[in-house]
Amino acid sequence: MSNIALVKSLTKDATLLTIAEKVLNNQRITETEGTYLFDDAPIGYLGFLANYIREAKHGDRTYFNRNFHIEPTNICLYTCSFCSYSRLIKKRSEGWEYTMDDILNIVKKYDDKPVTEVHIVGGVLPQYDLEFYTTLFSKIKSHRPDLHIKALTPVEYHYIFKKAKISYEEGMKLIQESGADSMPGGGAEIFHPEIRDEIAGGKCSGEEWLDIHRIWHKLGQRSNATMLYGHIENTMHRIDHLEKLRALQDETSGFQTFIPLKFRNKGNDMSHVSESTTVEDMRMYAVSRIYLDNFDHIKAYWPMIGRDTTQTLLAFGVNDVDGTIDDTTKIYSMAGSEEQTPALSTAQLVKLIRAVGRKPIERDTLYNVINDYTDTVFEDDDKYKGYIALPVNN
Ligand code: V47
Ligand code: SF4
Repeated sequence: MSNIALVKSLTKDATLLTIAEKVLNNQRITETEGTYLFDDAPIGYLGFLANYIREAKHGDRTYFNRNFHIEPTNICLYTCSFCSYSRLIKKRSEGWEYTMDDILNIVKKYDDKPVTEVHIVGGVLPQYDLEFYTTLFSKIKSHRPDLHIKALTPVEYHYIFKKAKISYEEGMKLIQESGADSMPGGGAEIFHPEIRDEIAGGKCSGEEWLDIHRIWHKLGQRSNATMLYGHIENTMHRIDHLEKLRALQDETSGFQTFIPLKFRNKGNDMSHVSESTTVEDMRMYAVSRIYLDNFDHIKAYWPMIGRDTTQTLLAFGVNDVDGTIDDTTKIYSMAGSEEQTPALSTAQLVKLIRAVGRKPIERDTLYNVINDYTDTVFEDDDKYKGYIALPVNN
């Protein structure tokens, strides 16, 4: 049966059929169609379309990398209501504030480990200024030139450039020269001011977030994008967010990956807001895959969304699961993610991917292939035959 015949057999809904024809013909869907997918599409149909795109782009290949995270501080002068960090500003004794030497010592702990990336992001405090970060990045680079530095978001950059009284263009150039290689996707939250003004505690606006990425891309650099979903936003806000990312990507082609971030409700000022269900998560990822036709990769950040849901999402558009992090980032464990246990080893992550019939590929930050683990034999492989789930305590 042809793909078109197959989708016709799956629904009689005229709008869904139009969307399916567009997807199968590699055409872009509209904002109205995106809204329809969020609000009205059956989940199996969404999965079919998202998986079609995923497999057309990547087959069964599923990427991960070997990285580690450093959060210079868990105290923040902004007051995002979804975040557990800002509440510590008045109780500093409960937080940490690393010095430059502390951070360099963490980097040195990985000297003999085969990691390819350090991801640096945390709270915003005055002592972490432009001078601090440019010195830090150049010290990390001179210590370990091959380690990719993925660091800071427009939230920090907006703050430190304003403090240094320089433009975004001047600032991003200095950051590039100091050795930062790429920018992670954080701080995006929801761009629409109706929601951002409510939850994002006075930090940079959606337009400023997009501007800083635009400037970074125009310097020839790459970055990621995120959306914090599943709290007080509605479909219009989600589509607005996706549309702004798609438009910027048309202009620069600088984004590598889109990462929907599921709102977690523990230990923050939004604990009264319920978390999304797994089906809502599947919907979010699938619509993102369908809507963002100009993004190569959709990533599920497993420490936040959990291992089981990550495995499910590999059939809903996701082709990347982030890293073998060995110190699950604190921002999520503080916000209630169940992933409070230490890292997944490379073997565990490989098995997690193979257990749902996908091919695990280790990549570097820029998606160059480092190792294909499809046929790698591990001692206890027999336990993982027949797509059974990965035991949590493996
Ligand atoms: O911007 C904060 C989010 C982000 C909560 O680019 C929360 O590869 C859920 O962006 N519930 C930072 N989310 C993390 C981030 C990221 C993570 C992994 C990989 C990459 C990448 C980027 O975490 C923040 C905010 O959106 N966040 N609090 C919470 N309660
Ligand atoms: Fe600060 Fe970022 Fe938390 Fe907002 S989300 S309070 S900017 S660490």
